[in-house]
Amino acid sequence: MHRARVILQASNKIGNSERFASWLLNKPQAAAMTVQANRLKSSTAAEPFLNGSSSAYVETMYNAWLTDPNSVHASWDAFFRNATNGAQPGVAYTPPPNLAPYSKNEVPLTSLVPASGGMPSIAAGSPINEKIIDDHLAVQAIIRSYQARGHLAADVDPLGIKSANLPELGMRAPRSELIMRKYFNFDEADMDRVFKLPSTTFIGEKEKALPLREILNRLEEAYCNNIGIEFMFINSLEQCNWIRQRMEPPNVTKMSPDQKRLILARLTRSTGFENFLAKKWSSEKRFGLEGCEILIPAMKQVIDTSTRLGVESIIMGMPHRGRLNVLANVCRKPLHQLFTQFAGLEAEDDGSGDVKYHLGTYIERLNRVTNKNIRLAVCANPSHLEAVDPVVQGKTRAEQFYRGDNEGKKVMSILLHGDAAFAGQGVVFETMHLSDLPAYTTHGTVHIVVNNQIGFTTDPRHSRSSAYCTDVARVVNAPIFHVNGDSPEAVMHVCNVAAEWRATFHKDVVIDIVSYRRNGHNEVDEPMFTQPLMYQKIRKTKPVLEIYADRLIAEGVVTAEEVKDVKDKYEKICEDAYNQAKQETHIKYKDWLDSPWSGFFEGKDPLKMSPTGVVEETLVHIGKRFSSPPPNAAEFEIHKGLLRILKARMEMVENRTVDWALAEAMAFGSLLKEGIHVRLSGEDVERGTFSHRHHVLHHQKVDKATYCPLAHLYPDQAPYTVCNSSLSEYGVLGFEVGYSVTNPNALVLWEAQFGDFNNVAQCIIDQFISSGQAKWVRQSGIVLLQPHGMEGMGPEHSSARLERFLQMSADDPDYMPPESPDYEVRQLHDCNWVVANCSNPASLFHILRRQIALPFRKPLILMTPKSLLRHPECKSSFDDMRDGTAFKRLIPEEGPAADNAANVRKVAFCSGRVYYDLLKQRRDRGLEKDIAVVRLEQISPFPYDLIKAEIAKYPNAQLVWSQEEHKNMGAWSYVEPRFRTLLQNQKQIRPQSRSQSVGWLSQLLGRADGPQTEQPQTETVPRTISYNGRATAASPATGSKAAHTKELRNLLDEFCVL
Ligand SMILES: Cc1ncc(C[n+]2csc(CCOP(=O)(O)OP(=O)(O)O)c2C)c(N)n1
Ligand SMILES: [Mg+2]
Repeated sequence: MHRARVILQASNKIGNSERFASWLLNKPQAAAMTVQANRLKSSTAAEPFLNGSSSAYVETMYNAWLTDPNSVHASWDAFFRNATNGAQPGVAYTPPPNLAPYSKNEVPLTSLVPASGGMPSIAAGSPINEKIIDDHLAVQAIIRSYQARGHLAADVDPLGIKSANLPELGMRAPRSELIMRKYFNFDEADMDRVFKLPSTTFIGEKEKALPLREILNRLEEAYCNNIGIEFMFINSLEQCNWIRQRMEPPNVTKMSPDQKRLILARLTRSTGFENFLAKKWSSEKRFGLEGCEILIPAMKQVIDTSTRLGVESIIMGMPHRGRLNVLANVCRKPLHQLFTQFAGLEAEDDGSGDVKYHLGTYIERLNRVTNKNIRLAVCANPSHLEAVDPVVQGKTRAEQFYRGDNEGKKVMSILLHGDAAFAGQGVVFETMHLSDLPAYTTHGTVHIVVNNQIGFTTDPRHSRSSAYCTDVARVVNAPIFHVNGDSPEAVMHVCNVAAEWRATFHKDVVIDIVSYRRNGHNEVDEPMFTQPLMYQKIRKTKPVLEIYADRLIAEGVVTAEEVKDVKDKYEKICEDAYNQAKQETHIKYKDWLDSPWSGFFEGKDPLKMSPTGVVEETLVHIGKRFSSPPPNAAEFEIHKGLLRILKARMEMVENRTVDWALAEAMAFGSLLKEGIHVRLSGEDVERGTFSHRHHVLHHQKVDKATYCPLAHLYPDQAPYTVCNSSLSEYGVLGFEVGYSVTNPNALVLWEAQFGDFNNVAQCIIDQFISSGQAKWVRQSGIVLLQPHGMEGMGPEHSSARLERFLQMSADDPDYMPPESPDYEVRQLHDCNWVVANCSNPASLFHILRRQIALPFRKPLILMTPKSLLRHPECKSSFDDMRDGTAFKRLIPEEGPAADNAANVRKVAFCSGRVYYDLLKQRRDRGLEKDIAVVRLEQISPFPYDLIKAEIAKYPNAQLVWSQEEHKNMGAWSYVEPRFRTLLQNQKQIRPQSRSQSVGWLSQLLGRADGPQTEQPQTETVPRTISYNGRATAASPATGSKAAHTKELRNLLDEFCVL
């Protein structure tokens, strides 16, 4: 709570006095009211007019009345009579009748200030006393102060430390008088004066006015006890009032004995689980929950309340801390499965696995409290803290979408955070900003922070600059509840309110459980090295289970025997599971799968792929729809430039050709026809960064009127989603990964604006996409569309870092899989992802469709073109897409060189855009018969079988790999060792030392028919492949157009050297 305290101190230093009540400022401090306002003790003391300044007068009157009732005014006589007969506060005195009618909730000021008692009187219709108004305004300001700043004084820290800056250790925080009331000092004499309550508070419940003492008591209880609420920044009055209603009335946190027993039972399990693991595996890292055991009852409370309110499926994401406990006690994952993770057993199934505190799970079970079925999933996550946040949101959104749960009433997400990570990781912010976007919202997430006031060994004052670790949530107007983790009932109340908030407003909400960490960062760490005084304090703090059990025993809710009994029973459950786990001989990764695809794999031949070609009629139908203006074109006015684009598209359809955009649309459209949902997300994807796509047409005269042709291809087609995202790569790509693991029958694509922006999403690429299946047996068919190509646009927009993706491809460069008829699908089955750089629209069409045609799912990393989008040669014919055609992993040379293969001098292998430069160069130099150009449309898995055949076709040619990227980039470092493996046994008979046998002029001209100086001697040598491309570089591309052109010239010249 360090930062919050700093703010608090600062707010006290600033002279932020509220001037309208400035007369109060001059009161001597000693006369200021005390913070610990006592409850009113008697009915007379509760009378509105019996305040301090009038009490001496009243006492005199009372003594006189006791001696002789007739010696006082009749009204005093009536009052004392009523009071001594036991009348309730406020009833003993009856004010004179009011002439003017009052509206419903109004309390007349006159009723608050009786004509007697030493206070100025206000008779109906008389001028209102200024002091009374000022005092009321001051009270209102105080109420508002509590609502806005009460959290700064709330007692939410079980350790009571101001910070880890330890001279102040053990001191209580400055209390609320400093924050809320300092500048509105009322005297003790004012404490029993009654004030009308404003409509912005609910502390009075049904009462419209309360004595100041009671007002303060109730505000203290609501805002400065064990819950600190931040909500006054919320822009909606309705929402602010909703929170006040649930937090302000007296006794709102009160629980029934049954509820208390349930909390205790859950706390017993939570604590017992950690104790059991500590006992059995004392030196194993498990990132236990000790110090925040209340997390388990808290999560269960959120789940109970949400289930009661209609939620049926909850998707959770969480870091290491307490994860095993969550799996065991929230999800009820079988304990023996958890315990086998400690046994060091080998896995029965494929994959390389992950450490136990990263694994996910999926459970369907009956919620015993609500008696409803519930599905709980905890997403597997990497060590990278908070990376799982957007993934969980994507998965949640997908589940909502496929269930038709458009308002998030049935599916919700819960995200858990550590205090340091929540404040430190930018992806939290990115994820928060998705929370209200139409195509990304999950209709509210409950965030729970396990705030143990430390991150590894770092104190909050060194790890964040914000007051709270939760401040990031303020940007989306989420209410934030800071709650003392050692106050179980307060925690449960907050959980109920958070779940109700989510169900009511469908917006994010944060529960910040302020707690501590009893052990080091993990169980083998020594925390005293770095936080000695904090840990002295922790050592003296009783576990919350003990605190709560003692309290319930004292209250008579449970007996000590019952407490022990529940504890023993749970220990026995753990012991039985432990013995059962000992019988296991293997672990199964699939027991830890977070997204089962029931029915998807069953009955499928794992090596059989469906065709990707499509009947021409379908191509024509989609092509025409995609090229047509909206059906009501007369009213729906689209941009004139677009009309031209549509016309050009239509012409292509008529000519049976496609460009990139048309091929993409035909791939999407044909999948939609087959019932496959397609979702394309990313920055500016609707139009396309390069203005080539235009999937959403905008009415030029009507705001927000749009038309999406691909959503209207067939009446019974699957839905098509195309959505411009927020300007986030990490968050949005994570989101789409989560989306893609939910339903195998969907094509989910994320497009990078420019390929290099994937840098910012590297964590998702490394931790989820490339390794997700290996770690968590979870498949994803996500497609990354990444504009890539050296087009003189400078260092930053040229490279999607193809080399990095290829380096992460897990196929062994030294192993060439044996040839078989199902070579392609077998390789795909065994790889971790597919990396491709297609050179023509037909390839794009097939490779996108292949994602779904496969009997399993693999991520596809696709380098996509920029200038090729409009390149006249970059077109394909319907003939390459219709039924019977398929994706070509390699496109062989089809020109004159192929017809005359034996005489071909050079075979250049290449991939992607550079093909067109090579083609032009070859044509310009008249080398079409001498150089064959072969395209690798799929780089990884490496199409050994096809390359081998291609090489064999040209026995006398030298082999080169041509690329436009720099030598330490692009595909070279991936293809080179694989070519080497392939070529090991491929011998070539060639002239000895070509440079000696071919004349210098021929070399220069690149012709073999130059003058020969001698008859060539031949030798048999293994074939090799050499490099043709840019030199190595630190930067992906030069910023100078001239340098770019020169580099290109050089590589093309070199390409022509024979
Ligand atoms: C992105 C990232 N950076 C650093 C780490 C290393 N690390 C693991 S746990 C941890 C401390 C996290 O503190 P907090 O979020 O408060 O969670 P706690 O461990 O206290 O529960 C750190 C720095 C990591 N796992 N991920
Ligand atoms: Mg922490």
